[in-house]
Amino acid sequence: MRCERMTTAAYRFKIVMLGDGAVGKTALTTRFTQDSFEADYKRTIGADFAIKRVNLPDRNVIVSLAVWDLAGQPRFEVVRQSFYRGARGGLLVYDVTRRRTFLNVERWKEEAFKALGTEIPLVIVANKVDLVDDRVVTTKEGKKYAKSKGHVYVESSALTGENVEESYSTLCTTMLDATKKSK
Ligand code: G3D
Ligand code: MG
Repeated sequence: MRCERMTTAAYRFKIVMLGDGAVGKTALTTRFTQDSFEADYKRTIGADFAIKRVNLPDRNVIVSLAVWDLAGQPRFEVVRQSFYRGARGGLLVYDVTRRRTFLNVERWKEEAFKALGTEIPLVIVANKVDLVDDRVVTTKEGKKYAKSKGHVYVESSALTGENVEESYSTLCTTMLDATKKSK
């Protein structure tokens, strides 16, 4: 454990949590980072970020992830600009029990790409799959949408922890591949 902590991360990526209010962005981020010895929350201007190392054994690398999460709905453009600046990827989250949050996925994508002036790898995260009886957005619809836009699709529950790690590690792998392609 100690040794691993002393190993320098080969890659450092900033990622952003995107999606409507109450879809579970903070819950996912907290669950992902809370066990980490290095978890370090800092309150900035309307956004929180936490840093976590992600080990990708199949790629033989360690990635240091700075996960940025907007606190509430800041009204100021400057907050949003600094939120997006330098982001190399994002988890775009919707709530499978609220269709509106699924319909708004495309708007979040547009806002992010516009602010960044470029496209970045995104993983579409269908969250709250533990709420089986309240579910309204099906797996088929989510997968179809993600596939049509060329994004990876993951179903998660911040409550049970299902696929939380996988959402972040999948994004890491996608970002690594994007970095290699652009070289
Ligand atoms: P946000 O950061 O996207 O705005 P939050 O969303 O992480 O604050 O989550 C909003 C509410 O949804 C929270 O409930 C949280 O506990 C709940 N939630 C988040 N993820 C899941 C999930 O996977 N399953 C279930 N069942 N609930 C989830 P409260 O009651 O605290 O507002
Ligand atoms: Mg939040």
